[in-house]
Amino acid sequence: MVVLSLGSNIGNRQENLRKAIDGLNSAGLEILKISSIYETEPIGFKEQDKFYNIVLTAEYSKDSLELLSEIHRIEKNLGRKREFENSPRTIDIDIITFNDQKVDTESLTIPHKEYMNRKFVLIPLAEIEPKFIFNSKRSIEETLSKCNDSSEVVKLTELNDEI
Ligand code: PH2
Ligand code: MG
Ligand code: MG
Repeated sequence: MVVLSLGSNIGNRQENLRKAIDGLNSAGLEILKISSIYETEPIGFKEQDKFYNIVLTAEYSKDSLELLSEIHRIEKNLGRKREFENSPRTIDIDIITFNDQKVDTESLTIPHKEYMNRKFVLIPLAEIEPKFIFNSKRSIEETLSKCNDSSEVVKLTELNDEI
């Protein structure tokens, strides 16, 4: 199973998430579950608008580098510009885990380096996979309880059925 985190904080954030999901579908990702949309305080570079974040789970039959190049293509199509680290973005799609594999190359690190420090990843993931275990070791519950992130993560219940 593959876990992806998606975030947007420029333009129509909900529409950007929806288009990214369409792109992932077209790229051959078999999506299993999609979380609610959460409105989240920016982490890292703070002087920017709030994000809409979701997490989704999927099956993917090709390898992680293939998925990364599909992701870059989708991000580019949606107008993503890479200005500086943690800069605002129309869409960011991050691979959190990929079939419990470990990858450490210049272009890709799996599991994602920061997931354990980010409530905007852990809370939506706990919503759709409450029994999830990272690296066959640590449960999502335990990871969340050890997470020091105190930023706001608010579920937008009114948007739940629309994504
Ligand atoms: N993504 C980042 C940095 N900070 N903060 C929030 N709330 N949501 C994000 O998706 C996000 C972030 C780097 O990719
Ligand atoms: Mg990111
Ligand atoms: Mg990214």
